[in-house]
Amino acid sequence: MSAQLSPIDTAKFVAAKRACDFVENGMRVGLGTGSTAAWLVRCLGEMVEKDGLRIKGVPTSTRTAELARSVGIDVIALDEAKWLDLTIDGADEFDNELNLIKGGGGALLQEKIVATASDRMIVIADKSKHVETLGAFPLPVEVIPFGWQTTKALVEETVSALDVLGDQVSLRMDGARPYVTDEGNHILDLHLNRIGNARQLALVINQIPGVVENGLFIDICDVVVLGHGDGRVEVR
Ligand code: ABF
Repeated sequence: MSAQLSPIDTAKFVAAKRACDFVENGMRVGLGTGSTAAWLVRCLGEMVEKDGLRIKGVPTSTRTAELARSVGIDVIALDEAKWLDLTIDGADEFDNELNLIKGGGGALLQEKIVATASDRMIVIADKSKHVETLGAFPLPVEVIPFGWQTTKALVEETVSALDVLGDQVSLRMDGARPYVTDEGNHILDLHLNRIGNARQLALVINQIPGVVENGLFIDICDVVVLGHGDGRVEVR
């Protein structure tokens, strides 16, 4: 399959394929969101169909749920699974401590809940996601619709006082309308350029009234499976 793929898709595919080696029969598996996670879902679907793999898949978005069902994965809700053996998901950035920025795909809330409710979390990514310091990718922050402009102003005030390089905060749009998450919330994207203290920022941001969750995944990821355009794959 990787023969016809572009280098970036080859990288995503080989990372997803390698991550399937961690999936065992009978597991409850969190299924991530994004293009790399979509490769994972397809690979798992092939294992279900051809190898008789039996897993329960817990999706992190409606689009992942639809894809998983379409490839024959037995999809259940997190409340039914209660706890998961393993979650495999993409990321927008990961640093050398395996801390992440996630949420570029707008699913950070379910992704963080599912990843946290798992014995193990594996990130699958291409090498462009590796950074020395988090922050070049705008940090997504999910906020409730009520008073979102006030929440945005409070976020701006907060980040301007922290160890970050940039302080521009934008409302994520979906065409001419504000983006709406699976939970009916909006997303603010924080253009911080460089986050000096991600652990502190994650705690401070979530204290702001109206903020539901942020896209900093601190001490959640256990393993990164890194794919390369030439087909090589590394496990970190
Ligand atoms: C998802 O994977 C999001 O949290 C993140 O934004 C996305 C990365 O997307 P892709 O794999 O398409 O680069 O989990």
